[in-house]
Amino acid sequence: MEQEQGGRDLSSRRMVLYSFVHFDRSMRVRWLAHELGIEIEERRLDYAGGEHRSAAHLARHPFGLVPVAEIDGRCLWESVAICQALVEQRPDCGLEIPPGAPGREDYLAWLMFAGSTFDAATFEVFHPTAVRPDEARAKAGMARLFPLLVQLARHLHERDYLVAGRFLLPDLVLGYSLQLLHLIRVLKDYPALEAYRRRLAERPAAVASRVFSRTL
Ligand SMILES: N[C@@H](CCC(=O)N[C@@H](CS)C(=O)NCC(=O)O)C(=O)O
Repeated sequence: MEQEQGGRDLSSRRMVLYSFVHFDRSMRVRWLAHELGIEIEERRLDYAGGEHRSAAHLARHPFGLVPVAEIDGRCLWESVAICQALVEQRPDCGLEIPPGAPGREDYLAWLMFAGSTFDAATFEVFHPTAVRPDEARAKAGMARLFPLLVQLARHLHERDYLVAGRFLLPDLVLGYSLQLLHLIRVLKDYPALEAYRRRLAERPAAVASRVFSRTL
């Protein structure tokens, strides 16, 4: 029978973070851990050797993906779900709009947009450009990404952050994707997005986690 894990305390100041490389989606969790003062023990899995398909890793993540954050022996998966679980256990961190507070619906909408709609569209361009070059796929990906970039640039032209006028978890989730797009030179025609990216990059936790470093 499946072990019941719900409701456990996630307030530990330490985590083990499983990833392949520095810039995969583990980056979101790494950046947030720096924001929250959580110490990270990094464990890199051997992607080429298929270590993520091993029984040991499938016991951590049901689909054999990264990131996984192990906290007090409990394994959390899906980068945005890990981040949300961590911020909601720390109401004082101010990175969430909690249930019942004004703006909660907008917070959720931007969190989901950043973690699903925009993440998927980003990877459809990033992967065939930087990981496994395929010009036709990259072009098709750009066609899907373009309208999102245009609307996002409009939104951020008028405000410093996605929602509620301050840095919140959706900014962190989106900021990671924007950095990937910056590295493959997709943001250069969107000054509002570049300015927003620079604003996020100035955060001490972003510097410490090297999320906005110049190379992959
Ligand atoms: N939505 C998931 C995506 C997880 C994901 O696709 N991770 C990639 C690395 S960034 C992976 O594990 N790929 C291995 C594979 O596809 O076999 C999340 O944000 O955690």
